[in-house]
Amino acid sequence: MIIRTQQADITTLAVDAIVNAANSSLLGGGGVDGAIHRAAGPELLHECRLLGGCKVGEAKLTKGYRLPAKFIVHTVGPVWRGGADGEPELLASCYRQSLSIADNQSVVSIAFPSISTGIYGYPIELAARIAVDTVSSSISRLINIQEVVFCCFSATDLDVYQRLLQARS
Ligand code: AR6
Repeated sequence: MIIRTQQADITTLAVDAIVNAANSSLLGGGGVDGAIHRAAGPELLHECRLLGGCKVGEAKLTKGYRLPAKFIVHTVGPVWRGGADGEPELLASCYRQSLSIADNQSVVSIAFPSISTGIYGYPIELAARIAVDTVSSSISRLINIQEVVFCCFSATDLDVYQRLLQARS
């Protein structure tokens, strides 16, 4: 299993699945969600309408349509409310459920954005630690996934993830 970081627009990555930091409606929004819907095309919204939304900490799968990725895993991160409102457990659940649903579809490579750290306001240092710890501790349960990419939009986010991954190796 390879865990790596990359600074990129996640919609351009040629992996089997990319993860979307969505909201509970699954009907699109700003940030990475908006970028994914724009790049995948209108068929994505049609499929999302059939899913009946998604709870915080859970994940649902669609096709990737016009993306290089075959699948999109839509997960809903917690809004940061100070950290005592279940945010760490809910964020960890996003990573666990996204990996599990993708692994069940025989996904070999998957890329995550930094869930909840944009519009939802989760502090990057805290969120990245949960992301790295949760992916690392999920490895033993995965059958198909061989590569996990933490796709960072900014150079400062990339630094945070790289530091955490180096500390583990
Ligand atoms: N590729 C990779 N990462 C990106 C991209 C991209 N194209 N665009 C933004 N990011 P956010 P959230 C990064 O706000 O905090 C939406 O409206 C961004 O820099 O997209 O979970 C949804 O519908 C940040 O590091 O997601 C929800 O309502 C990370 O992606 C709400 O935002 C997550 O930022 C979800 O908020």
